[in-house]
Amino acid sequence: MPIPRPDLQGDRVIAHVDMDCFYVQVEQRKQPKLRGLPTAVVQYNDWKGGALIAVSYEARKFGVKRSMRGAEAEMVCPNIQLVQVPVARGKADLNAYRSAGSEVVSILSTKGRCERASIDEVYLDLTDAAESMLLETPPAALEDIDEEALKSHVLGLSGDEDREKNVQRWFIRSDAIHQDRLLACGAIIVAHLRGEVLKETEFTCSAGIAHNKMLAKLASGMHKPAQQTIVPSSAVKDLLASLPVKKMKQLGGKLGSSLQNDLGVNNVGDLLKFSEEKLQERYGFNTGTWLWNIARGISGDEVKGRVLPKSHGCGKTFPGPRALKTAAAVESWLNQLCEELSERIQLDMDQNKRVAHTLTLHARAFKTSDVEPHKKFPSKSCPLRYGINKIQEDAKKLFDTGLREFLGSHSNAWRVTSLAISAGKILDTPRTSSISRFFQGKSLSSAISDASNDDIQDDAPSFSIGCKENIVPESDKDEEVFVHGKSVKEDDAPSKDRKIDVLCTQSRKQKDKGNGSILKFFSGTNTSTKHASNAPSSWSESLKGQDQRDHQEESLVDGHSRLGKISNQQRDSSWNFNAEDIDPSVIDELPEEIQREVRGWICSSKRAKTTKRGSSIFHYFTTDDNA
Ligand code: TTP
Repeated sequence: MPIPRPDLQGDRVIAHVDMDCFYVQVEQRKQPKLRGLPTAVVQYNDWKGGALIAVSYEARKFGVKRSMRGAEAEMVCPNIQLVQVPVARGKADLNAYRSAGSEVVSILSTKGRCERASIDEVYLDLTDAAESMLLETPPAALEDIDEEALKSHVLGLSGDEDREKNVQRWFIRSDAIHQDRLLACGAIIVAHLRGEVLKETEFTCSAGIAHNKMLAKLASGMHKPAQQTIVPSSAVKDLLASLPVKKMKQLGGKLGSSLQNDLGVNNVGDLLKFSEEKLQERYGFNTGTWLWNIARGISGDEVKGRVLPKSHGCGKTFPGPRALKTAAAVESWLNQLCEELSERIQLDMDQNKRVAHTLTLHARAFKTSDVEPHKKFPSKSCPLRYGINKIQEDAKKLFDTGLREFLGSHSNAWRVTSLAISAGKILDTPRTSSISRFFQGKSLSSAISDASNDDIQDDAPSFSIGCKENIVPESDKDEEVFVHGKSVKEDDAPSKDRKIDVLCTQSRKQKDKGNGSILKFFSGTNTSTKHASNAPSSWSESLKGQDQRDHQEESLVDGHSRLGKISNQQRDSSWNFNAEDIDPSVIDELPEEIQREVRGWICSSKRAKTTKRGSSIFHYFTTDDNA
């Protein structure tokens, strides 16, 4: 449901930058001989030449469209160059496109807050940069205005003839309102950034410059390729008056249809006829206000400082006769998707110190008889546990749970036409505590394992095939998504476990020295972490008692057997750790900042006489199976 955000600062300068026929440009950079030729990138799938997923502007002139297959494109444009999307593990490998997108982001993010909205789209908040420019070097004071900036399209500026001259006049007008002056500065900055992107990456892009994200996004697609469009506030009314509701973000679906069918609203501007109360009455408070706002071009959505993906996802479709019919076939594909997902989140953790917390499975399926033909396969999610095997195990359970619900009391045969898994709720690992930094490997692992016994949950689909609004949806555009090129080897997976290894070794050394309780405490925690992260093989089993898990223990900690053989009593003692048991000499061995922290912690622990389970450090190091 849309949330209204009144724009409290009407003079922001926001740009939306969108790469032109992005995958084609990436392929043309790889093979420069394709430059200037009608080119299209086709999906991995050789049926009728594969589906087109990106089409060059040269090919568009011949009528080639994304909805076509390679064979159809060849009919309308015999000279078309079809390049197949790279493939890994039998699926599309989008790595090259993803990292090309990152190259662009790193250039664009130099001038202001930058939000990576999809693989090839970025929002920039250029307010500060534009204000500084207006103060220091306003357009009127420039000897020459960037040629690319002068090619801008300024909405509402009349006359196609001598457009550049008109634009130049608009840029330096002495009677311009402050907001327009800011937009002019923003346009010069964006033109410069686009030039940098071209120089550094060889890619062209188009942009919209406006006072909010919504208008900037609408504008960026108006003049493509390699152009930019400015939306002064005086042009907003006309822009929206002729904008079909379905073209507006969030109005492409049921809400847009209801506006058309129930209120006769075809263009966004038609909404102006309705009072806010009327819209609220019909669509609820928030949606009503949101509609009232967008009819006036008002949107306070912030550009979020985010250059990393919000989530990671990978999926695969199985159209027509390729639909999956057996649990084994589903499991085999799920396993591959999980391998990819695991690699991606592991890389994210290693490179960006971010941890994903939720695993979600989406599927599309149908029953072979037409009982409940409209019933959808429910999306399911659960806490995410790191490690390929665990992700595979959990994804399978999510699928089984979803399938049971999907089939209900009918025991029909089924077919699965698409599978996708995603890792969401990606958060930075806490970095505030020095002790957690010291035991960083441990802290990551522990944080991850803590969630292992939560229940599977229904999940409102967080992305849908074809949608392009954030980094996950972008992946779904081409059905086979977010594949990681590198193949997964046995020892690739549990880098978390490797970190545990290190800690175990450290602990063992300390033990051998006859030292202390604190490291014993941490080693106990490690072992328990390992223990806890090895979830039982079914969710109902997860509810069974500690005893059963104890039997599993020795095999779980294979390779760390001495530490692994921790008894219930020992483990319990780590949970109910007594501060007075700590050998002070152990603390002396820790780095100074951590010594201070641990001493403070022990002091308060002694003061309280009892251990506070909720206190941050305990919470951090203890792996609570019931958490
Ligand atoms: P878009 O930005 O939608 O399109 P585009 O960059 O190809 O062309 P335009 O100049 O019109 O913006 O998508 C970016 C890339 O995402 C595109 O090059 C290929 C990929 N993609 C898919 O794989 N499947 C899809 O359905 C869509 C829409 C895009």
